Amino acid sequence: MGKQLNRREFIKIAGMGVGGMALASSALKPFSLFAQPAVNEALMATGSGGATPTYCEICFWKCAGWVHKKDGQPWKIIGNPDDTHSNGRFCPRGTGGIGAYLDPDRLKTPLIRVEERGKQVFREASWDEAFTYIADKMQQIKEKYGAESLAAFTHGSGGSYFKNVIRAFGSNNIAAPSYAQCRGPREEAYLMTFGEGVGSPERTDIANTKCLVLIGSHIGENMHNGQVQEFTQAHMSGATVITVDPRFSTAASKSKYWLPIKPATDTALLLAWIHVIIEEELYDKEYVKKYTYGFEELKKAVRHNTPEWAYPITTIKPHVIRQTAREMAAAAPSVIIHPGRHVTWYGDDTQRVRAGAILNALLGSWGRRGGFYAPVKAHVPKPKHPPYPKPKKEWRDALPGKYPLANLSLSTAIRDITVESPVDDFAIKGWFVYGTNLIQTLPQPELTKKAIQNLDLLVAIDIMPSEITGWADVVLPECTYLERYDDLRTSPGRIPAIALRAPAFEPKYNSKPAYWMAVQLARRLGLSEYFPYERIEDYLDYRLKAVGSSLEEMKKLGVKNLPLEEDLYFLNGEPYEFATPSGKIELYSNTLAEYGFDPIPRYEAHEEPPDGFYRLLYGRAPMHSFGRTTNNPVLTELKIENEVWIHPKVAREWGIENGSYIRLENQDSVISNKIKVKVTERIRHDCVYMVHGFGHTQKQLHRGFNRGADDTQLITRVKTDPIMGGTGMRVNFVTFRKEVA
Ligand SMILES: Nc1nc2c(c(=O)[nH]1)N[C@H]1C(S)=C(S)[C@@H](COP(=O)(O)OP(=O)(O)OC[C@H]3O[C@@H](n4cnc5c(=O)[nH]c(N)nc54)[C@H](O)[C@@H]3O)O[C@H]1N2
Ligand SMILES: Nc1nc2c(c(=O)[nH]1)N[C@H]1C(S)=C(S)[C@@H](COP(=O)(O)OP(=O)(O)OC[C@H]3O[C@@H](n4cnc5c(=O)[nH]c(N)nc54)[C@H](O)[C@@H]3O)O[C@H]1N2
Ligand code: SF4
Ligand SMILES: [Mo]
Repeated sequence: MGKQLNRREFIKIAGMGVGGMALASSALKPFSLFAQPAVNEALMATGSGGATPTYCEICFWKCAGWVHKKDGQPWKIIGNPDDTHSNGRFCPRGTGGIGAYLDPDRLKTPLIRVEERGKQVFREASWDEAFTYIADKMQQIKEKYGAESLAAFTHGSGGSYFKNVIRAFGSNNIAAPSYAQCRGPREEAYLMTFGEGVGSPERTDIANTKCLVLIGSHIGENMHNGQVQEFTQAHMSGATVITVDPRFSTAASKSKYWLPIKPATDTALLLAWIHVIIEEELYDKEYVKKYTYGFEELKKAVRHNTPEWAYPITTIKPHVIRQTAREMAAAAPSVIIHPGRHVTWYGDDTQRVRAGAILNALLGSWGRRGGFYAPVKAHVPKPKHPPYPKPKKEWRDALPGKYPLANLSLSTAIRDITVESPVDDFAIKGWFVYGTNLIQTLPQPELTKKAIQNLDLLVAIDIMPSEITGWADVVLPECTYLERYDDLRTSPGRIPAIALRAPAFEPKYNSKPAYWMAVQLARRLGLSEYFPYERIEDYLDYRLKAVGSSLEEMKKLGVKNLPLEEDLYFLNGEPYEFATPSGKIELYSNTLAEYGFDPIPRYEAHEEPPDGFYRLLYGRAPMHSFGRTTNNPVLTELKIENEVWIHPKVAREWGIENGSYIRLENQDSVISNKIKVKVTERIRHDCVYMVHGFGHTQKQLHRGFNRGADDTQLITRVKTDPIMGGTGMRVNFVTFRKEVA
């Protein structure tokens, strides 16, 4: 299937070009939704050593800030007031980012494996040796299996430089767990419905909403800075918050309605809401008529999805379903059914998210104030390099007919092909792994280890010894984000903006930035022309000069906001062509029908936990990012282990005490590390909950090793979304083991 156009591309084609956007003169006051605190110059004066601009790498919200030093030593990182991701404030993790730099457990020098895989015995190597080893292996793989036998998994800023090397070498097998294990189903569901994805930062106009509906999104624990700030703002200005979650989350505690839904039944609730909105004629009639396709089919399809039908499925009372639907309609179009972010839950996730998208369409919130805005982006040209060679094969060829609507590569599919390729003439033999801890991040970790055993080359580029570096053939130690430049941040948002990351410190030990590594490797592979600039400073300066700025200027500003030239709320009653096959918002999807999927979402029951078992749910803690901070010396002061949340009735039945340690055993007899019990009414009786990212098995993580339990270890089963290949991971059930010795 051809990739659909995004809205920007679409508008350009429609003749309303936005290319060549000019930079604001520095005198131009930046547009911001938030009050602007003191100017940068004043802030820069506060650190005696001056301040260095950065954007945070502790999570993927990428807040821009300033790094302050005192006597050459790190002092503090604070938000850049000009930055709309942070509005001048960092979250606790961002502030603790300094701990990433200070961590004595960091990787210090390149390593080459000397014993069999899994034993984790390495020798120290020079950079030259490491690159020569990698380049030789890559050439051998190319000769034996073809360049397409290489794959890359990346997450984070430096990934793009390695992607450039892999593409130049001739492979397209480049994946990130942030698609098939995170927001893939969401992007595809919105693309199918509205012709555009949601993007990151999300285009939700929470600051101006009158009603926010959270389906599991645990904003406040899921700490995406700008979004949390907007949530607070909406809450304070009286917006109605409706939280659907089997757990009384932080967001639920700020909500007018908490709907403690039975896990895995959200689609039924969404369909019942759609039913009420249609039956009670609460939908935006003009909007639906003008902009949508398939309303009559939808009406017919949800006729039987009454609140009374949904009640026994979801355990949410019919009058609550009706009342909450009416609240949404009363706020419309300033209402958001939040599309979520980590949505790979039950394997029918594209359809569940699509049900929410359809509800948004009926309420007319897409393109409207307080609903979804049209994000804008700064266009900053990149230097040209030769075209990439066309790979003869890619992962898709090994899975003909599967996951037809996946627009990006699937990490788990690449992993599974590495275990065993379903076709004879294609195998995957080399992995580059940048900034993603695959052993803790991909479900079914035993399969990941099995895949690794089939490789001829595994290169891990990381800042820390992690589970994945333990399995690598070559480990390349990257310096932290505080010690390097990276590419410009030009994320979409309410205003087009550019942010710079510059090094505040010299790289510690023998660590190096990823850009430098990629350039060195490309040179050894004869691919230097793919990096027109050997130094990243020159690359950045080229890009910035192309838009009338410079590296010099950006070092002083940190963030540059450009003028807004478009209407954020773009559906004002005038005709509009959506980038969908029908040109309309698709309540009914012919594309889905053509591939044999339900054109309108339908509820299907999921397997229930067997007797004595409970569904395993997982989520986030505000002071940690996955497993990447669970060894951070600053952040582990705030939280060093996770707990398993158990309902008091269940704890009583099992004789489990609050504060005691237990182990969890899943349906496949996998037993977890020991974990502390939190007995609480805040979780339903049919599930348990834990925060992801704990229970490290890498001994070199002195604070994180053996602290708490790892949910991934218990995710031995997935349900894969047939539409786009996302891995539903909340399909595992656990029971309790009280003996922990
Ligand atoms: N069981 C389970 N699995 C999940 C999830 C879950 O909740 N539960 N969440 C899913 C989601 S939503 C996502 S987005 C993915 C995220 O998954 P990943 O992207 O794999 O995230 P982390 O586990 O934090 O792995 C990050 C790795 O990057 C390294 N790192 C940190 N900073 C740098 C840097 O500057 N340079 C380099 N080279 N490396 C760096 C860290 O040391 C760590 O080894 O996981 C998914 N998988
Ligand atoms: N502090 C912090 N913040 C983060 C991250 C981090 O690591 N740390 N990671 C970031 C990333 S990459 C992502 S993708 C997001 C993830 O954040 P979200 O998108 O909010 O993640 P989810 O896993 O969907 O949400 C977890 C919530 O879903 C609830 N839940 C579980 N099962 C069900 C169910 O069947 N139905 C319903 N309605 N709810 C259910 C859980 O009880 C929990 O409250 O967080 C981001 N923000
Ligand atoms: S939300 Fe926090 S951790 Fe994420 S980028 Fe912003 S400051 Fe850093
Ligand atoms: Mo994610």
